[in-house]
Amino acid sequence: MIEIVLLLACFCVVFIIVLAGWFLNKGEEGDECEVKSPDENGTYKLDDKGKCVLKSCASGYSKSGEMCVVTPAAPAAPAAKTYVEGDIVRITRTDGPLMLHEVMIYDETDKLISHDGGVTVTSSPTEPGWGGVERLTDFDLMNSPFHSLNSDTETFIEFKFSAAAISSASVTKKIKRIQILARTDERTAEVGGVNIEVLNGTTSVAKKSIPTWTDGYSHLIEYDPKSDAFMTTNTDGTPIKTTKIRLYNFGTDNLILAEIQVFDKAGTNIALTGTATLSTTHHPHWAANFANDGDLTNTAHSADGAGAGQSLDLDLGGEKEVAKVVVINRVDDIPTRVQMHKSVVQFFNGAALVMTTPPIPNGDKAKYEYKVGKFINRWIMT
Ligand SMILES: [Ca+2]
Ligand SMILES: [Ca+2]
Repeated sequence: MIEIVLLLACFCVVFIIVLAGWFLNKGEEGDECEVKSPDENGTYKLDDKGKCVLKSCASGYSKSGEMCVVTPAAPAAPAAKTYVEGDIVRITRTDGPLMLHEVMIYDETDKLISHDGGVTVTSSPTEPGWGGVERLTDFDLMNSPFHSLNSDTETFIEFKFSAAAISSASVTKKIKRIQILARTDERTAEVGGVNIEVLNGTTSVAKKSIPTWTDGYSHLIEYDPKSDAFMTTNTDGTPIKTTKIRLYNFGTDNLILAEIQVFDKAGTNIALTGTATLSTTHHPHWAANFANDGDLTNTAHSADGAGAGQSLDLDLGGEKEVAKVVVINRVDDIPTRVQMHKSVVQFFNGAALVMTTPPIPNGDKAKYEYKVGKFINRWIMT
């Protein structure tokens, strides 16, 4: 009898041990677990009833029942609009004449649409002997500007887009950028307060006044009608194929500089291997080759009293892709430091003039930097 009791007790002990082991190994809700045929992209966990279920899927997959399926790509967000739609660009001034060298209007693909004949340009009466609206789209950025009647105070210029210049039916354009080149002499500051407006029919879609201007700014004003802002940066663009760079001074006297640097898109200064020539020479101590010798403390100097139109040519020794030009002013502080004003850089490929920068603004600056941009770019000065 005792043997039977002992045997039952043993069974009981074994049973309790097995039961305890089962409870200890059972796992808790949230523990990872395994199923017979798991989805290879799934993670399995115990639920609140102790059942092993698909809990989540790998990145790029979503739960669908007990499977992981590829998450469908979200539809691409529509590209943000970079333009306003309009058929008229109007430039007005209420306290004096409009005096501008050039007006350049670009569409949403950065195409210059003000200079291709698809626009009719009109204005209030012009000052006798100064020429009219043709000066706004002639690519001449340096010589005589457009000038409305000096005595007039309600002046305007209007660009109206049409299928052809002779057609009266207007065409709506996607206008992304409007550039205005201010007059480059003592009346430059009068561009401050000039209004730029884009209209679609009779509805005004963008309008802003040019801020108070000083001669020390880049002469190029850029208005972005979509963001309703004036741009103060310059823009990277495709390098321009060039065989010769000409620094040309439309000012009244000498051309004097410490250095001209010409960079390719890799950032190499290719001016250092070019050949510099001045239109006139002043003295062997200020020779042309000092403009591209890498020394920023010496000076190239055209002849004193040689007059306006002095130039420095830099032959690049073959066709090069130019991305940026930097002109370094002479390092002393005599008054001729400001004579860089109204110099432009012209890019030649063989005999062809392929691009001209706007004039360098007034002011005694150490360095003038011009990137070859998608459009006519600004001078950045330091
Ligand atoms: Ca012009
Ligand atoms: Ca030098």
